[in-house]
Amino acid sequence: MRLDVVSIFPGYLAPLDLSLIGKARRDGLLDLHVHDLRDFTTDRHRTVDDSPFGGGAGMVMKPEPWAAALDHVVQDGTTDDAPVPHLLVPGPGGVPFTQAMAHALAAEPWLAFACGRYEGLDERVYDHAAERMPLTVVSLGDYVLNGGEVAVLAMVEAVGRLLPGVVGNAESLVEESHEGGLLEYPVYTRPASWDDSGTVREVPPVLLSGDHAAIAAWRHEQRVARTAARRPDLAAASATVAGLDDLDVR
Ligand code: 6GU
Repeated sequence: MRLDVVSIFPGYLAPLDLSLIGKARRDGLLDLHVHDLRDFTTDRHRTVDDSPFGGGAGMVMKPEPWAAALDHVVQDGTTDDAPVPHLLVPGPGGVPFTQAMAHALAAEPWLAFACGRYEGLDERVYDHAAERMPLTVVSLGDYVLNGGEVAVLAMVEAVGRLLPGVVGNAESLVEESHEGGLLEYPVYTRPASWDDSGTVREVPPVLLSGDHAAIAAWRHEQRVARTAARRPDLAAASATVAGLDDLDVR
């Protein structure tokens, strides 16, 4: 998979050299290109922003550098297989980024990310881009970040780890939070009995029982209880806890 990121802070993407995503790049599974938006300015001060027409707080990102940067990305990466990237623009006003979206994006050959700062991109950048490539504005959640870079780190990790060969143990992808609509069950390792400075903390005995059916049942109960407590919006768990499990409502 090819990935392009355009940002005024290319150094923000340095963590993508690390850990599993860094390894995936060195293994040739991820072909990541980070571009500095200021390289696509034409003035002496490398200006990327200006004040908003109509007034209001903050600054708006100018359209010309963005158009030049996105055109360059398309020119640089186009192949017969992937003539244009799917452009993702992170922003709190976007559609929610979910595990389902991560799976869909992991099936695409080429993604590009446009990291806005300040009050956002001049709206005509979206018009320019949408005439050339599929475009989705995506949000990580209902809170505001200063720019798209941190969101791109999260999305690249969420998508990249779904590519074949990136996560060693394919089984670890299956039972995770949000796969199957339930959060993960709690996990324990040795010691079975831990003296935490005078407080003895035990591992739940069922996990030491060797009874695989009982362990699976306990883990499922834990997932349901945890999901109901922390994420009552996830319907499967709330329905089960409310006793609606037996009714044919899903
Ligand atoms: Cl994806 N970007 C920005 N800039 N802020 C956000 C966000 C994304 N998701 C939530 N807040």
